[in-house]
Amino acid sequence: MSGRLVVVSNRVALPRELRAGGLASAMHAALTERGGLWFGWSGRVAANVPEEPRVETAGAITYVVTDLARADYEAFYLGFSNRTLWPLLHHRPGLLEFERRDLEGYLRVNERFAAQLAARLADDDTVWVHDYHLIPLGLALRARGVGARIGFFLHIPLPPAELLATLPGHHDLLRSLSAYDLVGLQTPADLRALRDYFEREAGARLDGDAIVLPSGRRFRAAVFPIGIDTAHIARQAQAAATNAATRGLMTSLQGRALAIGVDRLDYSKGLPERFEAFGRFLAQHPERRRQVSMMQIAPPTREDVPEYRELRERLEQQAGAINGRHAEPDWMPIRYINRSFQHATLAGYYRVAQIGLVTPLRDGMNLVAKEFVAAQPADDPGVLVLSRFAGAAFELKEALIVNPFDADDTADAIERALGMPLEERKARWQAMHDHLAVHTIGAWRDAFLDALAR
Ligand code: ADQ
Repeated sequence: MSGRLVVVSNRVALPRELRAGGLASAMHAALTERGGLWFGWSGRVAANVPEEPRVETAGAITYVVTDLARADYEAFYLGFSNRTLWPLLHHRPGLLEFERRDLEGYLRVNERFAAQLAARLADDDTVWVHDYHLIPLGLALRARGVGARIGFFLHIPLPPAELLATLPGHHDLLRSLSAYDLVGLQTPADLRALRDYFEREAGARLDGDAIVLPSGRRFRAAVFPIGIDTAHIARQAQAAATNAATRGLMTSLQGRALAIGVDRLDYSKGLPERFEAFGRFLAQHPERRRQVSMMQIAPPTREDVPEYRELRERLEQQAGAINGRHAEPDWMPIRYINRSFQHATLAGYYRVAQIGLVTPLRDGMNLVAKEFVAAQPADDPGVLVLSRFAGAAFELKEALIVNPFDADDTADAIERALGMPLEERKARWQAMHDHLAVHTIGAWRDAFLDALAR
């Protein structure tokens, strides 16, 4: 591959604020190898947004970041991205809120990003655009004469055509995807939804992995399930097994089992349903009381969106009610923590947990499910309880697969996990681990970029 790699994402991880997220480090690795540019929002809202973006260079990577004006932040980010697209794409039209001025703001910001980026692109660059904030960016770049290869990856789900059609302006928005050379999706279900949408709503036909519009315009769409840095997380977890944070947690458990959940505080993650299921499990299995605790780590996000504040209140109330009903002086059923932890610390926590609770109502992939598996000790692995509606369920078939809308189903899986014999735990874990050892984040990135180069 010649030419630079240009990564475009809503948030840019600048070197000094590298949070060592899997995606950020995978992008850094690719950008460092080929040399390249990372473009996107700085994460800052400014009263006066300068015409020109800020440029920073570190090694072979140039970071180009731009602030957002308050009105753009509200319409583009809080509004259309997170109150319209996020719920709809997570199959929740009931939560969708639409305002024309939000859509206008969304398009305006994409146009502005395109104008700032187009001036910096060469035709032999490879441009990789990430996620739902930037769907129309490819078309806006083409309109400015950009001839480079441009790929798009959607990190979140794509719902069926009937649901997509509830979105005002869906024709223009979805059709703008055809400006990309390649559109990547997390799962076969998402790809099916995309193809079906284009056939029904845009009169397109399918030709191999290409979608061909009546105008003759064609673009490719394919599945690239995102992975993790499996070996790195396994090493981190092993190293963390004896550190102070992990030891402190273990001491506090006094030999009891731990069920762990780690999620951004988001309504797509099924947290109220998970709490409900754990409460039900305790009610149904009085003999298990004192034998197991649940720890839910859920750092708040998007607190400027009302639905997220309401969710937070609901969870506080639920955790309080369940603890109030079941707790003993020396045992607290639910530990509920609203903050982030270093990845290395989390890896240690995953490792000491006997059960990983990953029960989103809908999730593009869910990397926590994969991290939990990677962090387990081979000789005594824990059990993953996984929602069938997480993209990860397409790959991690040896997990205990549950329907998160059925609290009894999840409660039964918790009971089954606690009683699962070592041999069965090992067999299930080994199969999942072998998959994750091959399908890493690096393999994902290479597969997408190779396909884009073809
Ligand atoms: P998210 O919705 O953010 O990502 P997820 O895939 O689980 O969901 O990734 C979260 C990442 O943040 C994980 O690496 C996790 O370890 C980390 N994290 C979560 N809580 C944390 C905490 N308290 N402290 C520190 N780190 C924490 C979106 C889509 C997913 C898709 C990813 C990647 O919604 O479906 O898997 O992008 O494509």
